[in-house]
Amino acid sequence: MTQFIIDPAQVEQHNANQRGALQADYDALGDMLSRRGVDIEALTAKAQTFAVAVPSWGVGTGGTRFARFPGVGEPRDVTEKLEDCAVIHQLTRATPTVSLHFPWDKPADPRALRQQADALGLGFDAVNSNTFQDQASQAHTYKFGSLTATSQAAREQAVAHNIDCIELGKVLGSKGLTVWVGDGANFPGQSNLRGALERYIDSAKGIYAALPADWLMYIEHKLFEPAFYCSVIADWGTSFAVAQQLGDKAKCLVDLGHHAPNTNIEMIVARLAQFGKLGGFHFNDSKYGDDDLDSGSIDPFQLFLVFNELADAALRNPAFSPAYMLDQSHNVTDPIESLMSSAVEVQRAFVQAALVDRTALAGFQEGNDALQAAQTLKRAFRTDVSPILAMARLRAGGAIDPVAAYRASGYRDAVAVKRPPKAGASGSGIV
Ligand code: AOS
Ligand code: ZN
Ligand code: ZN
Ligand code: ZN
Repeated sequence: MTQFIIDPAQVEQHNANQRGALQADYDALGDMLSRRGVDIEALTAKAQTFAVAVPSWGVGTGGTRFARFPGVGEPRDVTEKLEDCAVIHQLTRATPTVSLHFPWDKPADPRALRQQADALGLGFDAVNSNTFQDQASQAHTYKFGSLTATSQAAREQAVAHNIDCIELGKVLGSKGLTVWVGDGANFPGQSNLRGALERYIDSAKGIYAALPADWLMYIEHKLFEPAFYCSVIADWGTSFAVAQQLGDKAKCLVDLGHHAPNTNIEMIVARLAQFGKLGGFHFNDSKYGDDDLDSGSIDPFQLFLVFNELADAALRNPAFSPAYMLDQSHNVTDPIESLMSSAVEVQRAFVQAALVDRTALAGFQEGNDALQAAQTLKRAFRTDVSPILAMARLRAGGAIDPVAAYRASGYRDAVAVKRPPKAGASGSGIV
């Protein structure tokens, strides 16, 4: 029996008030789609299959290198983070898993944490290692790199930490490890570009060797920051080469914010999928760099085009199932509201991509009818599938309007009382 954080009677009350209007919108959309030969029920069933993992670090207020402005009632430890994640899933029914980050989320008792998650109806997605900052207890600094450090002791420590993450993840029921390192250089000449990557591959092999047979290792690239001259794993080409060297269980992870402005990310997605190396995503949106803004808040068309490639890949290989995770930093909103809205935006792109008339598109591509090909995509993108998403939530027991239901529940005010601020709360500062 799932233990709900928000009283289900409150969610039912919210839904009862909105149900009539939703049904009318749903029926109107259903009529419109049926004239296009599309069955709305099939799309709603498809929407219900969608799931994206919530980042544990996203439920606290993020911050920038300048300041962090904490919100009220922020979770102070991993168990409180799970409670917030449970609220997000209860209302959206689209976020059944949580992605943890160690050591920020290191539980005193991993078995107890798993039990808490089970009780809340949650599971664990990929676990994330952290070798981009020093911990009080560690012997060797990562100031000059972790998996690529010139210091062998620092490299060994970083490998050992990743293996610890795998061990913890095994107890929690996770099936993947995401590795992002900030390693790189701030000055030309500071590091030997080839030597640093050789060391990365050597270290990564040590981690890969500890990976259980049914696990994946996700290699996350990022163009810059904190290294501002060069990053060791800067782009998908490097990530791809490393994944090839490591083996079948190593895949590439695409964080949408980790590219130069105007990079054609959907093409990266198509390339990685073509060669069997697309492991998963960190969804967020971006205007300038790794902004970690809410998914779909800046460029929803790009998100749609990414899902259009994923739909194409799934058609070619029905077993294709990349991991979907959010990776966002919330500075001016209630993180729970941002994460709920973002999960819905990613789900929207997933459903819009399913609406693309792929037979027509293939015909226009074959016949070089560029205008009609583009219009075919736009027709799907312009369709407001909100009633489908709301109906999917309602049928799964979620809220028709998650943000409205959340606000009506008074959850934030209640946790503000239960969770007085704690100085130096961990896991919410760096994204
Ligand atoms: C860093 O820029 C990456 O996006 C990583 O995924 C990182 O581990 C995460 O954002 C938490 O800081
Ligand atoms: Zn990321
Ligand atoms: Zn990011
Ligand atoms: Zn990032």
